Amino acid sequence: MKYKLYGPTTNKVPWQEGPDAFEGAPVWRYQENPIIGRNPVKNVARIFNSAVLPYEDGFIGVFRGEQTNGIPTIYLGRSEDGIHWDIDEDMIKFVDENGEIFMPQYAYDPRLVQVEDDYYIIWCQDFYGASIGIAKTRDFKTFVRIENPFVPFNRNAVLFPRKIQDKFMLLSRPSDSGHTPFGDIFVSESADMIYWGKHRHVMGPNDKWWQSLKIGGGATPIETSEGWLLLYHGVAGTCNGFVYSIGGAILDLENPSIVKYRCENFLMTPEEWYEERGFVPNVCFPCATVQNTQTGQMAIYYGAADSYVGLAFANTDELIDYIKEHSVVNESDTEIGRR
Ligand code: BMA
Repeated sequence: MKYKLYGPTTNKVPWQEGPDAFEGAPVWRYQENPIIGRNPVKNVARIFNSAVLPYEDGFIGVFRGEQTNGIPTIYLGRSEDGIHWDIDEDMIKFVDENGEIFMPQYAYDPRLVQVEDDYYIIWCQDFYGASIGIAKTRDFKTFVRIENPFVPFNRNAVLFPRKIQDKFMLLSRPSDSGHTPFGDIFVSESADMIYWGKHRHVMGPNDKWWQSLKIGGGATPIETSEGWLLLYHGVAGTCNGFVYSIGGAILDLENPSIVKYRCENFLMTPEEWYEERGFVPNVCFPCATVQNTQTGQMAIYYGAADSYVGLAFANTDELIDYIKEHSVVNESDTEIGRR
């Protein structure tokens, strides 16, 4: 492999060969998409925007489920192959450090990240408006919530899979309480996962139409020899609503507020029926990847049209080359007063 990969790996990465040549980015969809369809679990109408990790002999995941009462919450699921999922009928029950019930009123867009011995779930919830929730578990039986890390409003929290310079690092997207017509990605650090500070700007919307309105973190960044490979979502406004595409960037390994490369082209944009047609049309919303760090095979899990879970594939060497070849880093990727 041209570029080295570090971090979680699996030799069971879901995979289907792609085309020999690409019209755009070297990313292709699973032909049997969507992998999770409507009414997947009792009392759950739709599952989308969900995150998974290799675990034991297979995979484990946290799933955004829209209950039949319309309230989103988080469900745990397991899979042997990363494609067929067995999702719990009961939502995850969160407790505080004393073991007392500590439930969000609603919870959506969960990410799942292992840092050292703990697995963290990070999501968006109601804390007097949209804000970030975090919980940790070691056994996927007890989920202990950490107190609200940020004041409202904020969304799209993505934790780095290891400490950087001995600090936990978290990407987030400060927002408003509604559908937020703006948004940049920031990074914050913490010594203890409780107090967060040293907030820095990472990158903002730019002059490329598909990411001209707002952007937000997507999948857990992947450590590579070129930097942190970040898949994120970029949003454009149309006369008929937002369009969510998948973008790619590479951040500095030791200081991820520095954008080394940022692809000017989207990696994926809604074009299949399950991305264009659904509860919210025209949404590709990446929340996780799993990869084989020895072969570079990568599977991308993304929410489609707020209705389904889709799977796409890439080869990390090809993807990193594509991001580098089409990189345009400009003022929207700098921090005021620093560069
Ligand atoms: C965002 C989030 C996502 C959703 C997207 C498109 O603000 O709420 O959960 O996928 O909008 O509706």
